[in-house]
Amino acid sequence: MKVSDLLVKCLEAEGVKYVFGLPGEENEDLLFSLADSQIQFVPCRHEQGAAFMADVWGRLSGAPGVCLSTLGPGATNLITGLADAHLDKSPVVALTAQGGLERLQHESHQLIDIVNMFRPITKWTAAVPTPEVVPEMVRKAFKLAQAEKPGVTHIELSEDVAAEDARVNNVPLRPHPVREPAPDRKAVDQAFSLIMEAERPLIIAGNGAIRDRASRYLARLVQTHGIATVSTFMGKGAISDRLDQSLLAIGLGFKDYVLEAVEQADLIVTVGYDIAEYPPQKWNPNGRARIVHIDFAPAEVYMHYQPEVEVVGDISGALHALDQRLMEADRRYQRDWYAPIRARILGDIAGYELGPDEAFTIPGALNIMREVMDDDSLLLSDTGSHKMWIARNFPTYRPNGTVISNGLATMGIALPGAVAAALVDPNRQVVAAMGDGGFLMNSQELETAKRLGVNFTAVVFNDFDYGLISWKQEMSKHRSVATRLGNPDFKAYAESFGIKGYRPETLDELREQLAQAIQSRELSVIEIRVSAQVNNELVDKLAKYWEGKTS
Ligand SMILES: Cc1ncc(C[n+]2csc(CCOP(=O)(O)OP(=O)(O)O)c2C)c(N)n1
Repeated sequence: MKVSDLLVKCLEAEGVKYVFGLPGEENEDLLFSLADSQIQFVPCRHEQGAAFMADVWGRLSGAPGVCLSTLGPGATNLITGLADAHLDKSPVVALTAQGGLERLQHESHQLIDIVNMFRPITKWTAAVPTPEVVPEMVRKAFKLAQAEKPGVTHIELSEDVAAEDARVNNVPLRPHPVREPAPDRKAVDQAFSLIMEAERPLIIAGNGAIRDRASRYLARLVQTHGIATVSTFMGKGAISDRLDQSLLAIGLGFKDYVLEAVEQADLIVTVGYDIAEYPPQKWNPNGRARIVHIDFAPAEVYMHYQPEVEVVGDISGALHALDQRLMEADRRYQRDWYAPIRARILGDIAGYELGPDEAFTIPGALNIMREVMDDDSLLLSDTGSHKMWIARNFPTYRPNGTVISNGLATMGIALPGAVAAALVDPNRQVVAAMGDGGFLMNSQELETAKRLGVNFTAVVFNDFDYGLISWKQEMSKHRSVATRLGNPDFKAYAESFGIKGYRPETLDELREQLAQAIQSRELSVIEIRVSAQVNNELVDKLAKYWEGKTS
């Protein structure tokens, strides 16, 4: 047995189903070993796409997604996807090839120091020095990638090591689940006392609340005791937005209605909150909020985030313990302070309904999408103005019902992400929503999707512009530069891949074609030409609202 065979056997032992990647000369042995295994290698059209697929696989399934590249340019192309998994806390194992050991000490063709290049975006990165250690290295890569907080690990395999004999008695190590430690009892006591004393506690549910599958405990806690809850962009769906306690999402760069709840709250309880996603000064500008921090890891040291108590450990366990204590105390909170805020947020979303003669808008189209999509469906957002609207205006009814990259906040993730999402659960409605900018960054993966036979709908909001950048420039400089784009005919472009393409022109067509595309679950692209006027109108509307409050 060769080392590459052994490495693949170790991947099989980890339960890996797919490896996303690109071939190269130096990973040839690994590719042949994969071809003879239970694992399906998915050839992608760009290593970035492969890394995003592994990233979204990890985020949705909880098990590490695996991507593979060759040395040099293949590895440099992986970086954006790996960086996304790193900052979004998604478990990913990256495998890269390398030149033979005899040429690593001098300048050589396509040779880049990949291990060191990946260091800032990985939890662990190492090259296989000798065949004996392959089982330990693979087990370690998977264990560390998955351990809280999850992230990226990397194994480099030189082409000559890959082809070596793996030696006898070298068998995969068996994975075993590792449970997170329960939080300290004194910390739970302190948190309980603070929550008991509060009259208007508010939970901010973040990325960790989704990862830990803590949403069941969170929903019970907030429903039983009537605690108002907002989610970050990545925490969307931690509790269903149908619950009266949900005030939907927080995280817009400027002051949205939901911030009123943060201002009125007398205690903020963060659950699995990642600072990389949303800086605390946005919701705690004067640093005066009283904070309880519940997370797998202690809080970052941060001027605007100084919790009075940190409940560190298993999030579900912490929420369950707090629920029990509050039940014993029969503590319930009034809803009247936050019910009007929820009503305002929902009323605002409904107000974006499109009229028959109006230009299409992103929030208007999102309202139709929400109607035609199942409660159980998945909307993956790319990065741009549409992400702000999705976060703010797309109610989500289950954990991972909306997937947003908000740590790295990268463009180009949604389409490859949808390929992985459709593989994770082939029975789910999957929709990838993008701007015209983000779509053309990774649209080549439509061919991967078509070849694999996976199904999803790619919704392209076309404003012929890097819209979010214009929006921000107009806010700061009252004009925009360097953002205008020309585009191909997206419908014809989709059809050139052998995929159904739509471009609705009227409101009736928009409704019919969105319903048709999403509900048929056929792989398709729907281009929606949108007016961006709503962006500046939102800024003006919110500014007026806050002025009205202070005057
Ligand atoms: C890979 C990457 N490059 C650049 C940016 C900066 N950026 C953020 S949003 C944006 C514009 C997105 O435009 P588009 O995809 O058309 O979406 P829209 O804003 O129009 O909805 C840019 C350039 C980024 N986040 N990621």
